[in-house]
Amino acid sequence: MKVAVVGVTGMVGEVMLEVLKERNFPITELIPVASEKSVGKSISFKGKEFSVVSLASAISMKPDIALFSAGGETSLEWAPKFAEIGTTVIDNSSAWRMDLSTKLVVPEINANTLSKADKIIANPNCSTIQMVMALAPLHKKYKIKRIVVSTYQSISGTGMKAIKQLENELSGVKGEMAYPYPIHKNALPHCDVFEDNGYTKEEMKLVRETQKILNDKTISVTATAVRIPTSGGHSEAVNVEFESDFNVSEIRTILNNTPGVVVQDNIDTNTYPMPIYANGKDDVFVGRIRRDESQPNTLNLWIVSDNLRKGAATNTIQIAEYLVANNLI
Ligand code: 11C
Repeated sequence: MKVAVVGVTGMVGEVMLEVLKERNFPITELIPVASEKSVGKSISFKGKEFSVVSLASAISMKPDIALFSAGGETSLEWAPKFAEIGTTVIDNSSAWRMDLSTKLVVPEINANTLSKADKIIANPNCSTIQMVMALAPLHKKYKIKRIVVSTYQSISGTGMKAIKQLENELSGVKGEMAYPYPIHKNALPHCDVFEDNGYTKEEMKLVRETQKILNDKTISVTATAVRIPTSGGHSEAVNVEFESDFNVSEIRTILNNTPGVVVQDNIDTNTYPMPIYANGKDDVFVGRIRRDESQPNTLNLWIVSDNLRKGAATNTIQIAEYLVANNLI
């Protein structure tokens, strides 16, 4: 496969290269792509040096697959241009996720909906991916009525400028701010921009993307997304109400048997998921599994995953692997 990585110099782009290498994705030619200001820069992959090219040059090289993580505007403009010449685009931005003719894919849940005709495929938002990874198998068995989720999101979700802001704050240097307030010793109930309904776009992604991936518009979701000064992964407190009753040991068994999900749950040994464990891993970690005693058929969970891996790069590359394995390119 001739593979273009668009946004190769960004945080997700860098992790994509790592994951492509680790998983030994069948690449015959790597095309590293970035904005004009990075063209000509050298990046290394599997011990070789590659020169970064522009989007226009990448198109002329006719890649089989283009993995995009360069922001919504770039995806809106350029994904269709790649698709037109026959390249399959897997896009990490929010640009195409809610487009009615674009599939929004978490491979473990709905890769079987993909066909050769899908030339632009959307990768969901990181906080949605980790939540649906744990909830999809439970939805199958008990049918979800309502989800209440609060997120505790890593600054790596914002990108390098947020990492720099925290570094500057820690070393007492004045510099460019990624957030409207300090992030050190703080928690900001503000991820992405505000929408007209008073929720942030990040919160509404959890609503809309969950319904689309689980293919069920009857699921009610309400979310509060909070940025905290962690790196290594996003955490989520999830309260989920089902149509039918469950027993907690059965929930554990289902989650234990779900590929890509790891249960870390033992209160006797203080075992629960945390970003410091999830960092650098591809799994979604679930713990603090307990019945909500205030309401029937309702469960509480704590879900943590590396937002740059399963939340972005790994999920994208798993989609590409599925396409290759099923001759869909
Ligand atoms: C964050 N989830 O942590 C975001 C980053 O829609 O793909 C990814 C934004 C997106 O801020």
